[in-house]
Amino acid sequence: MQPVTLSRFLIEQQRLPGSSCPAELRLLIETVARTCKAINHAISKGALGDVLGSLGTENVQGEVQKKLDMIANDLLLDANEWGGHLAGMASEEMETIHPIPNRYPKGEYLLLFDPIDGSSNVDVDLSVGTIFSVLRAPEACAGRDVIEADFLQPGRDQVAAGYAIYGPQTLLVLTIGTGVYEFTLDREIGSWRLTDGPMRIPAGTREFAVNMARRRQWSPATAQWIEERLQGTEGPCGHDYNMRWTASMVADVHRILKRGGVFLYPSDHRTPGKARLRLLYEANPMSLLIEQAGGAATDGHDRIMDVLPSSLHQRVGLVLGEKEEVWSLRQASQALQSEPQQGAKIAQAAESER
Ligand code: AFP
Repeated sequence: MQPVTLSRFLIEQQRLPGSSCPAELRLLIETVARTCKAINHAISKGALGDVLGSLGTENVQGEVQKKLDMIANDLLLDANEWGGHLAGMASEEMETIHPIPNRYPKGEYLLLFDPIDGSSNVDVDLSVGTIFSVLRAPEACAGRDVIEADFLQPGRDQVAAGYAIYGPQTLLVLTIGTGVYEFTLDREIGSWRLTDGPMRIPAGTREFAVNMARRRQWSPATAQWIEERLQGTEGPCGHDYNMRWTASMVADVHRILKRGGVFLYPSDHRTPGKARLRLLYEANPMSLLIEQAGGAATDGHDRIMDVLPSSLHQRVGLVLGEKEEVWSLRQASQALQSEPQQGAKIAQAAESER
């Protein structure tokens, strides 16, 4: 059978009756995918290409910028600026949005990205990725430059989302709202080939991904939920669990799509609004992929994709993966909320354990 390339896959999607992939969106996704090949090339050079290490600058979130963060950011900006598919872009690495300059035609989409997710892993040769989300520019911005408010749309309005993962294999995982598909980069011929999909998260995998070093930030309900899993066969779950943490959400999410399990990066329950992951270009695209693969994604309580963003770099708590696990943590949190005394007891016990 003839291999299905990314272009062929998208053209066939475009031809479907009532297609969710018009030509403009297809061309935009192809441009992003092409840029991910260039990013992959830069990453793979490592020390030989002088791409490792930090730049000595910080992004708007106060995080040290790696050389590759900015290389990937600039590659994505340059490749997507002139094609006529976009009205603007936003990135983890840029304080404000990037409207398409007036010298280029403007399109109807907005592109948001984290150019290198997990960039602390680059220097130690572990998997990193690029995450992207595509929104439609609001009709109101026709005839004027886009503004930040145009990007503040809930995740359920995304028309496409995906990530590239630069690991032992280079993969592109994509949804345009009709399931999740994986493409593997054939490095010899430089082409993305369909290798999996529609992907479904396998059920019953007893594996969780969480940064245990952040335990003091967890709510009593989250701490108890994890504790029950750590107790394995001797606790209320009655099964042993495994733990995995890569410090690249792309790698953790990819493992969940292929093998199942759950990923948690809860917000800091001691400080309202304090969290690690960014809503618009990390949590939203990953949540769309996970839901499209039959899973669920919440901020611990509410569906991520229903959160109405209030700022470009807004952060959220995130729990995503197998539906049963995500709902069970949600139920545990709700149960504790309705029993404040029980919550206080657990908090006290956790405190005295420290
Ligand atoms: P960057 O996008 O700044 O590289 O951060 C990666 C990340 O947001 C996400 O991919 C990881 O799950 C998380 O950070 C790792 O955080 P820890 O430092 O707590 O391990």
